[in-house]
Amino acid sequence: MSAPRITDLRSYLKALEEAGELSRVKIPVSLDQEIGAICLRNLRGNGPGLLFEHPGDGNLPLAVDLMASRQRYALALGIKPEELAAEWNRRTSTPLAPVVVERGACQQNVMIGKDVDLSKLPAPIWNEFDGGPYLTLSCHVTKDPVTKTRNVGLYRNQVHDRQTLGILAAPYTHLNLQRNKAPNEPFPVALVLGPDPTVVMTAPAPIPFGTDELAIAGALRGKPLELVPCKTIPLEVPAMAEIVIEGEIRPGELREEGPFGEFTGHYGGHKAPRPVIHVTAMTHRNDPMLQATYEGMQPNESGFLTAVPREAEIIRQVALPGIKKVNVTVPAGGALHAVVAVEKPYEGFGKYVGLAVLGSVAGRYIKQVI
Ligand SMILES: Cc1cc2nc3c(=O)[nH]c(=O)nc-3n(C[C@H](O)[C@H](O)[C@H](O)COP(=O)(O)O)c2cc1C
Ligand SMILES: [Mn+2]
Repeated sequence: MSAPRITDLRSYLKALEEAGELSRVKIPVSLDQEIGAICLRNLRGNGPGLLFEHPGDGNLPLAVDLMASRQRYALALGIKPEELAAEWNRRTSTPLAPVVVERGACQQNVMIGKDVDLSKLPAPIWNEFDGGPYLTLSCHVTKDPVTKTRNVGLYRNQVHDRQTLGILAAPYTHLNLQRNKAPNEPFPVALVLGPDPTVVMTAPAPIPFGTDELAIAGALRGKPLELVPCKTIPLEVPAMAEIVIEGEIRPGELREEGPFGEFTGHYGGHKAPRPVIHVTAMTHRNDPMLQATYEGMQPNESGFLTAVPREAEIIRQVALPGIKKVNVTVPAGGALHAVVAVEKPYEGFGKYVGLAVLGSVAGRYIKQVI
């Protein structure tokens, strides 16, 4: 495969702009619900990705909803939307492990400990009843305390104060499966914001426990990702990311988190005590930008980020023959409802396929298969 054209968020933004798939918002826009309202309207009209140049009056740009269509998702991989499932399976059949290098752009600027101020990030209050500002597209890099295998997952983060974030990760997430192996130890976490788009693609993908999603990202981009060691914790992060937040989850420590307008269009999880991430460092590129996504009423980016890898992984993981096409529908959140087209050798075969889809790792959240 030739060298990938898109190697970081900046080259992806350039490609989107050239394709007429990006709109710049040049005027200052309030972080308090105004950005959320603009995103919702834009998504309902099937609009482009947005780059807010002055969110909250500041000068740290906010890129939002970049992969909120199959077209823009496919563009990041240099393919057509109809090729997504087959190409995902073809490329990821050979994972490409990342390589660790000494230096990376994501550490051009380093703030340690008390110098970190998360309130400088343009994190919006997206919806009216959200418990506070939220980071919504943080790729959490962690390591299994026993096997040392890396994991990457997307989980919401409420910004509590200058050096503290909330985290809501469901009990079945790999982050928690890892953390449960050493529940009495501090658990290091690195939040990667604005990486190569393939990292954002693999973080929410239904990949079996024990697989390094960064090796899947390497396969998708056709070249191993370069990682740099974090400054304050024993983890490595993609070198070309815009911003990295380093920290740890400490045993037994909880703080009120939520509510938050979720991908179902409802507020998910009442305000309740949930784990926190104590930030130990923040590093960033020169002139960084924050990447985020509008969560709430579908269709939105999380619907596409969830649906696309599921469609591919269902085809890979379901052993029965005859599956022609899978559509994990975005209006149902990209995870809860699927339409599967099958070649039926006899009446009733479709039911076998439907049950097999429901029983697969990739299809386990689906409630209804047609
Ligand atoms: C935009 C977006 C936001 C997400 N937010 C959360 C979240 O707050 N909590 C959660 O448990 N899962 C969330 N998910 C789903 C997880 O990312 C998904 O379950 C993923 O597989 C987790 O990685 P893991 O399987 O390696 O744990 C989100 C997905 C997307 C696309
Ligand atoms: Mn995982």
